[in-house]
Amino acid sequence: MSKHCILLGAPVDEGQRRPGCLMGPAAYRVAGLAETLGALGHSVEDRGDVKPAPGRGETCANNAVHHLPEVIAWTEALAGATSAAMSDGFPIIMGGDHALALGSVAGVAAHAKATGRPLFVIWLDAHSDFHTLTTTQSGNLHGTPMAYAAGLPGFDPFPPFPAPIPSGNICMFGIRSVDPAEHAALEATDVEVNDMRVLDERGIVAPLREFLDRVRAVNGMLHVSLDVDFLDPSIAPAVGTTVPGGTTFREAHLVMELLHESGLVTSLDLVELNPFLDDRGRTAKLMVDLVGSLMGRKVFDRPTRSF
Ligand code: 4U7
Ligand code: MN
Ligand code: MN
Ligand code: MN
Repeated sequence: MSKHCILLGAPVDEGQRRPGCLMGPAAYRVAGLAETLGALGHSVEDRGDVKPAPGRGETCANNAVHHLPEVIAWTEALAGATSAAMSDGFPIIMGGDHALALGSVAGVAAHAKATGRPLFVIWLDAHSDFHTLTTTQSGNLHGTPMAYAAGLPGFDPFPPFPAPIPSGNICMFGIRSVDPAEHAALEATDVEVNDMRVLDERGIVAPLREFLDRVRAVNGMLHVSLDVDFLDPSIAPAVGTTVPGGTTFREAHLVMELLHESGLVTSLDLVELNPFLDDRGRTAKLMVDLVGSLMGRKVFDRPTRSF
């Protein structure tokens, strides 16, 4: 089924300390994201880059936290732009570091709340991004969006999350770096953490199908957040936080193909691409290729499994 894809540039660079993610939206445009979607029969509307308001000087008790006012301003601007885009089509948020998901997921959640449908999130990442302003030791706010979306306390200077996502509606894949405080926080929730050990043992298909079956059973909406470091750094070098042992080219495409086949996905974040660290555009091109698989590219049509 063809979609109306709305591209939103989110050149967020303040959620970490390695400048360059702000070039992400430009790299996706150069790598042909719009053309790839168009070739698959989708209509594409590029709304340009979102512009945050100036920061308002908010502070918090944890001195490690940096760029808090700027990240709050991004959160507000991106929540508005994403919920508006949800009403008009299928938003694709081109990052920017993962702090952008504080805003994009808030916007998606506000929209889901208005429609009355439950919201699910699939987090494709080496990291669980489950820190709060209190627990983060790096102070890098790209490590916090999932805790914000799950409604954890510890985000006081931020706008209240519109409709906290029940932790059982959150499913993570590719995980291989979790800090002790995140580990403790996750254990107190129903977040499903499919770490690399699970993927090695069971493969990616079975746990993914189980999750998609749960989304389908309640007519849920599904937000996909794809962090470049979900992929093994040997195939996706353009990222500040490389962690060895990531997913392979085929595992990543297979996830995207199954997500497409499910027909459940309603929005997408592309995060953490740092084009300054890329090798002749190969990571940007791989990410665009993965979006192609998510949006329907396949070699042959096969009878799909009856879900
Ligand atoms: B990303 C980290 F300490 N947990 O808090 C932290 F390992 O969006 C990493 O997933 C966060 O890339 C990574 O700084 C955030 C660290
Ligand atoms: Mn992340
Ligand atoms: Mn990550
Ligand atoms: Mn990262």
